[in-house]
Amino acid sequence: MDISTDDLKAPPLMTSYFPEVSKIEYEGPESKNPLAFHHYNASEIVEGRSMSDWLRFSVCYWHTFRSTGVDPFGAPTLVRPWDDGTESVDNALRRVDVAFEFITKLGVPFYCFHDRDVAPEGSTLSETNANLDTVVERLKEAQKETGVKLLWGTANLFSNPRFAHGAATSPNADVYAYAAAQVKKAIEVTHELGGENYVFWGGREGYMNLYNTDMKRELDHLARFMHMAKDHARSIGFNGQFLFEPKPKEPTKHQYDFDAAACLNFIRQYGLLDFVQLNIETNHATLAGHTMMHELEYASIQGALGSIDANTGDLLLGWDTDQFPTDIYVATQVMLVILKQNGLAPGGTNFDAKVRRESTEPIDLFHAHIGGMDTFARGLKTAAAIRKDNALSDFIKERYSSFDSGIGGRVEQGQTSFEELEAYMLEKGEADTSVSGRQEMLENIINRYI
Ligand code: XLS
Ligand code: NI
Ligand code: NI
Repeated sequence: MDISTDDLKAPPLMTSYFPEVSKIEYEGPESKNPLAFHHYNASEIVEGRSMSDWLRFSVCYWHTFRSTGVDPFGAPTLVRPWDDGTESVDNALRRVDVAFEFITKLGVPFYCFHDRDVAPEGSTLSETNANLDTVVERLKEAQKETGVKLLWGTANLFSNPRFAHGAATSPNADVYAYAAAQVKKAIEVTHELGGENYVFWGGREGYMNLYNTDMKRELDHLARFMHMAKDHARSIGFNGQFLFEPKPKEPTKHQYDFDAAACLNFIRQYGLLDFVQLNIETNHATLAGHTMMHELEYASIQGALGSIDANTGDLLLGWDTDQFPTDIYVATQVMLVILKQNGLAPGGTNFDAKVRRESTEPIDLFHAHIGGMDTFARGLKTAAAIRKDNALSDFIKERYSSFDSGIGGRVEQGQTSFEELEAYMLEKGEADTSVSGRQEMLENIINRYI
C-alpha cells in the first residue's frame, strides 16, 4: 500500500535544520515561488493512479546527507551547519533528524541508504554493527513519527581500503567473508526498517587488468554471494525484491554489471532471475553508451525492470557526475516505459544525485530535489498524454503490421521454415521496402506534447 504525501507529517523537532523552509507545496506552473512544486502534485491522478504512486520518489542518504563537495582537485565546500565534522555516532544520530526534517518538508515518501552512510565504522566488525544498530533504532523511530518509508537498503562494499580489489569478487577469501558479513547485516537492518527492496551495486566488482584476474572464478563467486544473500534474506523473513544495478565502469575499468544486457545474462546464467530485478540509473546507462530509455526498455521487455536511480551525467564529462535530472525529454522517455509496464512498485524513483560543489548552501538540496520531482512529474504527464492519443503506439503497430497476418503472421506463430520463406520470396521476386520510418515526424510529434 502506498502512502500519500499528505500523510507525511513533520516530526516534532526541538531544532529545525532548515528553518527558512516550510512544507513544499504544489502551487502550479504559474507560481514564481522557487520553493514550491510547479508540476508535481502528489495526489493528482494520472492514468488512474496518483502521481506519488506512479513516481514513488526516494531521497538518497549518501549524496544528500553525506556529500561534502570534495572532488579530486579540491576540499569540501558544502556548508552543513549540523555536521560537526566527526565520525561519531552522535553526529550520525543528529543527521537522522536532519534527514527526516528534509524528507518530510519535501513530501517524499521514501529514502534509501548504504550501511556506512548512516552509521560510522568502528574498529572491529562487531563495533561497527553496534554503531549501525544504534542509528537504525533512531531511523526506525523517525520512520514511525513521519510515515517516511525505506525504499531500499544496501551495503557500501567499496569505500574501505579492504575492498580495493573488490568485495564479492575479491581474490582474497577473507575479504569475501567480510563482505558477506556486512551484507548479512545490511539485509537484516533493511528488513528491520521495513525496506521494500535490497540493492546490489557492483562497487569494485570488476577488474583493472586481466593479467591478474580470473574472471570465471570472480563471476562464480559473485553469483554464489547473491544466492547466499537471498537464502539469508528469506530465512529471516525478508521477502523484498533484490535489485542489481548496472554500471559499466568507475571505479574499476570494467564492471561486471556493465549494462542491463550484461546483468541479465549474468542473472540468467546463474539462476538468479527468480529474485533479482534491475535498478537502472540514467548516468550509468549513458556511460555504457546507451540511452536511459534503451536500458529501461531492454529490462522491461524481459520483465526485469524493478526500480530506477534518477540522475543525469553531463554531455561533456565522461564520468558519473550524478547531477539532478532536469531534462524533460529524458523524463518523458523514462515515464513512457514505466507507464507501459504499469509502474515500478515495489521499486521507485530514487534520486541518486548530488548538488554541485558550488551549490554550497543547505537550501540548494531543496532546489535540486524540487527540480528533479517537477521534471519527472512533467515527464509523467507528457508521457500519459502521448499514450492517450496513441501518438507513438499506432505508428509502431502499423510499422509491424506485415507480421500480423500472411507470411509474417506465420513467422510469429512459428509455422514457417527457411524453405517456405525462400519459396515465398522466389515467387514474389522482391520485398516492398518503400515505407518510411518517419523519424522526423515522430520527433516533431513528441515536441508538440512537451
Ligand atoms: C554508484 C551507484 C550507487 C548505487 C548504490 O555509482 O549509483 O550509488 O546506487 O550503491
Ligand atoms: Ni545508483
Ligand atoms: Ni551512480
